[in-house]
Amino acid sequence: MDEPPANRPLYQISATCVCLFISLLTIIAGCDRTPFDLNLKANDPLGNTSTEAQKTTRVALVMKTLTNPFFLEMERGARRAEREFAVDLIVKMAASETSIQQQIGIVEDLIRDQVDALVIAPGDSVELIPVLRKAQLAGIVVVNIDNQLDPFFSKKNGLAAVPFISVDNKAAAYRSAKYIADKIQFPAQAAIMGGIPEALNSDDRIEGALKAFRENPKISLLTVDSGHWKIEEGHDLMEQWLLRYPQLDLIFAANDMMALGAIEALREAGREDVLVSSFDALIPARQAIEQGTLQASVDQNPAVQGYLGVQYALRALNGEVLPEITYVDAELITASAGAAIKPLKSPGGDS
Ligand code: ALL
Repeated sequence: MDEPPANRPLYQISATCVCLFISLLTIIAGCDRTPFDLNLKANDPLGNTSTEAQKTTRVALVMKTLTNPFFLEMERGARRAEREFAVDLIVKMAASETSIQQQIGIVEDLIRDQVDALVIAPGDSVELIPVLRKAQLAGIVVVNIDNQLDPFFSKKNGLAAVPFISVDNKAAAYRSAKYIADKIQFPAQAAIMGGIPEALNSDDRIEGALKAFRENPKISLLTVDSGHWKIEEGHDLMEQWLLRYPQLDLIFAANDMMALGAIEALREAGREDVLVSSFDALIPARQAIEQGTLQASVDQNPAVQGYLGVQYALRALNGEVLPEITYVDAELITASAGAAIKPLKSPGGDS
């Protein structure tokens, strides 16, 4: 079971924060109406002239949680692949960002269910490795998307040849943090809000943001802390930071949900002067960019990641050796670059 945010039971989460979350859910409900133009070719990744052989192929997409609209987009891309390649797609997710044991349980169930392939966005880069190894031993193809499984522990546990599809998190976070760092001309104080510490993409984003902040000698870094990817924790952490570091001038948050919580706390404290940049370019984040409460975010094309995950699973089932790492395009979204909702792009090249 997940614990409530540190030092604060769930029932004490501020009413404002809850309202913010409800309005986010309203926006999530409207997500299906956003433009969707992956512009992908309906290739048959198995190379068959007939789709007969694939009809019974069962691919499972395992994501973290639907409390973050990022994963709705990922599912949308995977559903498109399901239609194009005529496979059965089983979509599973855990209750929250930190429900790692539940995600492991989902994989256990899918092994028992004898799916053909598993496409996973793991909540934790280490904890999922043993159960995924078990899946491989049961003859199930494993494809890793979004958050990378730790290469060292994968090797140690015998998890082999798992293709990874994502953005270059370090480089993209650098661009997001650099956008606000470049605005600093006088001495200023910065903070970084990371996601779950056991997630490699959070580590990479922190590293990218650190690099950007360090490159400006006017910026001093006050703290790096975790908001566990969650809107309410982003809100509460920001409240604590404002008490501890009243001089705070700029913040990089490793995802939009935490940034939106932090922005709400800044608004409540009358501190809209603090510069914030983040990652994901969700619809409410794009709206915040248009309103000027968020300066930048990164569109990491989750639908393309979901689509490619299913496509790679089919190609691997066909015996194809796939690239170890495939980066999809990441786009910096700012007010000047036009934060408006744009159609999704086609997949980036293999690396
Ligand atoms: C990561 C994604 C996101 C997202 C987060 C929350 O793996 O890349 O940026 O917001 O998961 O679970």
